[in-house]
Order: sequence, then structure tokens, then C-alpha cells
Amino acid sequence: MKNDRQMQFSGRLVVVSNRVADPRKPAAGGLAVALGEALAQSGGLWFGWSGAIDEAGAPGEGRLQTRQAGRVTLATVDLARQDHDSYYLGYSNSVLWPVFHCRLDLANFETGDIAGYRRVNRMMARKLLPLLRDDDVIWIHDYHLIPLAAELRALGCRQRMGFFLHIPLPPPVILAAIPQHQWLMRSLFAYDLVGLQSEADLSHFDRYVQAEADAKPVAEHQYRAFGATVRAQAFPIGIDVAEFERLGKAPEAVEIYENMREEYARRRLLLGIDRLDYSKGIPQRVRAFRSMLSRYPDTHSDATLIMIASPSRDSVHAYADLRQELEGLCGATNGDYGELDWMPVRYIHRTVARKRVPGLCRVARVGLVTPLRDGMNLVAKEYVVAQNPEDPGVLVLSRFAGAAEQLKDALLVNPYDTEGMADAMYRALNMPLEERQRRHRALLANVCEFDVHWWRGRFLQALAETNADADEAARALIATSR
Ligand code: GDG
Repeated sequence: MKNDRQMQFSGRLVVVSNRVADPRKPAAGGLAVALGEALAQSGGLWFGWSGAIDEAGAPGEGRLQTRQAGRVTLATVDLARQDHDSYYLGYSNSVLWPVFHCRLDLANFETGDIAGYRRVNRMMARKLLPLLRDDDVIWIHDYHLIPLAAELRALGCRQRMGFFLHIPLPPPVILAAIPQHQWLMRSLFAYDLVGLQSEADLSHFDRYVQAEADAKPVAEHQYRAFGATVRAQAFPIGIDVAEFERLGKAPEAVEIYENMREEYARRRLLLGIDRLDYSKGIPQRVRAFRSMLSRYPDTHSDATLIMIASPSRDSVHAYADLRQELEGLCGATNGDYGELDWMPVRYIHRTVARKRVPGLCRVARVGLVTPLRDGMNLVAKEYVVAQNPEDPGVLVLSRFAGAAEQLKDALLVNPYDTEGMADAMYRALNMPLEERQRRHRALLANVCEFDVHWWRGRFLQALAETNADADEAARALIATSR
């Protein structure tokens, strides 16, 4: 809980994110726990979509429900079917997600879903407004809610507001492909602070606002445009190391570790755990694994790739295509290389229980985190923490994950380079103990220092230091002049 002492807010913290989790439930995961802790300390409010779809609901309307979880109030709204389809499946996940991950080929610009995105952000602002107090500090998360601060300012909100983008910010030339890019980026000037995952993202922000918005730098990474000033900064997100270590010592994690070790006693395991998403580079990983089998015959009857790809956004078209492609690749690899007693690829399209994740990571000789593009990637950090320091596995990490800026002692790979990645897998499988230990020590030190508490403390500290009052009038102006 480093840095909490530095927080300078007297008021409540209000967190807004697309989904709201009960921070007291262990299944909520590290991020929910960390945000929940911050909320519990100051007393706070967590606001977002309930996850429910109201089939009979009118577009732009949402039923508000509140309940108490300790000192934290959880406030959620349901979404009307049309709002869910256009705001969530449509603009958020079929425009912003692909473009921000540099997949213009998968973006669907022609549906008119922007109207639903605006409508839901406006509705969220209306529902949140009566719950706010004057001295609240508001922390809004992720691409679903970029214009929320502007909507709140239009309703007269003067509170300090920060935004954190969990996914990458693409280079200006890619961002500019979004027909509404200027409106979206102008919305960011309604915040006091914009947090990004990596220095690369920050440099994209700097370049965009200067080239496309004619923003004038007033200090380092602080810009004036549209009559307002905003500060941007990189805050690489971390994991809750202590929580993950605790999970790793629990009976479920120990049991899966021991079962797997026994079952695969004669094999060496490579592991991938991802949501089934085209940004995660999953087919590219199977192709590289296959290339390793073809070029290094000593891996036959030995190297085994376990790929857990949990279902995600099934009703978006591009995800169904990905699933089909992956099933074909895994089947072909097993068909071509498998033996009666050895399946090279174990592909599981289900969510494994969170309690089992540390045990799985620990048993794998190689952790494969090879996204084509990723804001950060928490699996990379979880894999490091799960290892036995005496006999650690090797992290193979894509240079295009935000985590690569911090985890330089991983084997960094280019996921588009099939042979290069195959060589890295082979090198990882055969890395001498001393080198594995050295790399692991350095990685672990980094993951422990920059954990989720560091991230949260750093962001809130920077938000507390912004000059919140200076531009209120101007921000209200841009919010209403849309
Ligand atoms: C976004 C950004 C950024 C995965 N499969 C299973 C499972 N998981 C858990 C992992 C990890 C989490 O889900 C995934 O986190 P990531 O960071 O990899 O990815 P996104 O969901 O895409 O998250 C990303 C993150 O926001 C935070 O800012 O790092 O770049 O895209 O904790 O362990 N958990 C369980 N079963 C699974 O099958 N229980």
C-alpha cells in the first residue's frame, strides 16, 4: 500500500468504469480489489453498467440501483438492448477497440453506433450527477467512457476528474482513421489528468494533440487546447503481488501444480492464458510453436503448448472468425505432429478458475505472452510472480505489449516474426538455470516495485497535484459547444 500516505484528497473517491465489481468478492480479481481498497479507505462510490440488459428499456434510459459493500457504495445502471448493442458491442468494441489496437481492417465505421455511444455516456452522466458531492474526486476508466467527463462538465460538474486508458493509444495516423477522432480527443481536455499505460502511448498523445489539435505545450506533457489545459502521464498498471502470492499458496493452486507436474512429468510445458481476442496474437503463437516443432525435432514428444483462451465478446463478428481460425490451427498441428501418447497443443476455450491460474503458471517452463498489441498485459506479471525463484520458468514477451517497457529481462519477441518467435521458444525451453534465475530476479523486482498499489497511488497523487480550478469555465464551454 505504498504511496497511499501521499494522497491529498479530503473528499470521497468516485470510480467510474464500464463494469462494476464487488471488491469484497475474491473472484473480482486484482484490479477490482485495488480500486475497491482505495474506495474503502476514503469511503467512496463505484459507478458503471450492471452487466444486465433491459430488453424492454428505452434507449438512453437506465435503471439505477445502489447497494452498499462495506464503506463503498456500488451504483449501477442496466442498459437497454439498443444501447448495449451500439455503445458496448458497436462503438466501443467494433470501432475503438480494433483501432486502438491498430486493427483498422477489423473496425466497422459504418454502423452509426457513435450515436449510441454518446447517448449512453450522456445517460451515465445524468445518472451519476445526483450521486456526486462537491469535494468528490472522480476517476473514470477506459475507452467506453472517454466523453464522460465532457458530459459531466456540460451538466455543471466542477469536480477534479482523471481518466485512465487501459488499452494502447495508437499513433496519430491510425487514430485519425476514426471519423470522430477530433471529437474524442477533444473530450480528453475535459479531464484534469489523462493516464496512459506506457511511454509509447504518451508519445502518441503528445504527437496527436500537437499535430491535430494545435495544442500548445505549457509544461512537460501538459497541453492547452480548446481553451482548456490537460496533463498526460504514463502510469504502467501493476498487479496485486501479495494477493497473487496468497492465491498461489492456496490449496487449489498447489493441487493443480502437483497434478500437472505429475501428469506432464516427461514433457516441458509452454503456457498461454488470454481472453480469446485478436489483439493477443494467439494464432501467431500457434504458428510459431508449429515452426519450432518443424525446425527442432528434439522438441517432439516433449514440448507441449497449453493454451487457455477464455471466451470473450462472442457476439462480435471478428471474435467468431478468430475462434474458427484457432481451432483449425490447433487441429492441424496436432494432426501433423501428435503421437499416440503426445498432443503438442492443448487448447481450452473456457475460463479456468482464478484460483488455478498461479499453479498453472508455476508448472509451465515457458510463459508465452505474445500479443500483437496490448495496453499492458497483466498475465506477464502474474507469470513472473508465480515462479519458483530456485527453478524459475522463462517469460517470452511481445515487444508490443506495454509490459515490455518494464520487463526487459524477458525474452522479447516480435509476434509477427514466426521463425524468430519459434527460436525464442526453443531458447526459453533450453535456457540454463543460472540465466533463468538472473532474469527472474530482475523481473520479480520490477513487478513487486511497480505493483497495483504503486499505480493507484501514483495516479491519485498526480491527480491531486493538477491545477483543477484554472480551466473550469473553459471546460464547461467546450462541453456545451459540441
Ligand atoms: C485490459 C488491457 C491491461 C485470463 N484468462 C483467464 C483469466 N485471465 C485473467 C488473467 C489477467 C486478466 O484476466 C487479463 O488481463 P490482461 O492485462 O492480460 O488483459 P485485458 O483483459 O485485455 O485487460 C490490458 C489491462 O486492461 C489492465 O489495465 O493490462 O492491456 O487490454 O489477470 O490472469 N482469469 C481466469 N481464467 C481465465 O481463463 N480466472
